Amino acid sequence: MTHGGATAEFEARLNAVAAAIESLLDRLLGASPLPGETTRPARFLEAMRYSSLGGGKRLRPFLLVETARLFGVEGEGVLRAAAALEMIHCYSLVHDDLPALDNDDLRRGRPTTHKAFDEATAILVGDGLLTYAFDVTADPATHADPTIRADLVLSLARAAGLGGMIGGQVLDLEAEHAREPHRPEAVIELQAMKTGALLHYAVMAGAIIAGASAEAKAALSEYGLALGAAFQVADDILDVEADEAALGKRAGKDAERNKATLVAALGLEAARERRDRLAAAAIAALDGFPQGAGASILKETARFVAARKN
Ligand code: GRG
Repeated sequence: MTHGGATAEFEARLNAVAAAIESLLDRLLGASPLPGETTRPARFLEAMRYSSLGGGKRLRPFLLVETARLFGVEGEGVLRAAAALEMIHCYSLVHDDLPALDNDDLRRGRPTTHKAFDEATAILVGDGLLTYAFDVTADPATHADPTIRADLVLSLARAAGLGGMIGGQVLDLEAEHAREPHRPEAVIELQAMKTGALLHYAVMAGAIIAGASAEAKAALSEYGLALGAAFQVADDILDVEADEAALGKRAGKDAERNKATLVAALGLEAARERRDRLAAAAIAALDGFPQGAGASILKETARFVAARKN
């Protein structure tokens, strides 16, 4: 896949990480049961594979892998943590598309899971991916040090749960039914939870695995927060500007559904300015890191997130 405007090195890294994640997810979602499992139901496994293989930018795994690489840490354990994070992301997409939530027919250019299979299967696929993500993260194959694994599990649970992604989704649903105009501060908080928390975790998980110093973690946290916020404003703008073919999902639905977006709360031009300011803030947060390849890839990721077309 190519992404307009990105450097060849960035493209190559993004594609390499996506391929590595695809191959690892393929192995993790194989037919053989793990120790402690009884059997893996074949049709359901097919639905889990449909929902997580063969699509997506794999941006969250990329951020995790590239953050760990900033400290010279690479390998199977990093990829496992990254694949687990992608499972959480895929589960959120499957559930978000359900008739009870966004009721969407198209995701990553293909029928959504409940359309390709059925609604009960899609609910259970989300549950299966969510649970498996913690299995993969907690497995000693992810990191030899149990303290690091526990830190990853706790951070992932906090990012994905009540005060993170799920809480943000709840606020998002509540806002859809609000009669008053969406307040920018409320939308910013909701987005930091719904979308920002997992992107922030991606960066922090890379730092946790690499045993980064408190100072480095603080800078990366700032980067992750700004990048997460930039990602969601860019998403709000794309819903207005992009077409369905480029997005691989339905466009123009936010206004139709009274979604709490920053385009609705601030207007399109101010949303664009905010997106670009946030990308610049993410880049500036990395100024303390040596100007090697690692930091420049993360900086380019912030530019990519702001300029993305899907
Ligand atoms: C658990 C129901 C439930 C929801 C949680 C994250 C989320 C809330 C819902 C996902 C749906 C959605 C469209 C959120 C807005 C931004 C977003 C996360 C877009 C998709 O992420 P990309 O662009 O997608 O990284 P790909 O397909 O590239 O992985």
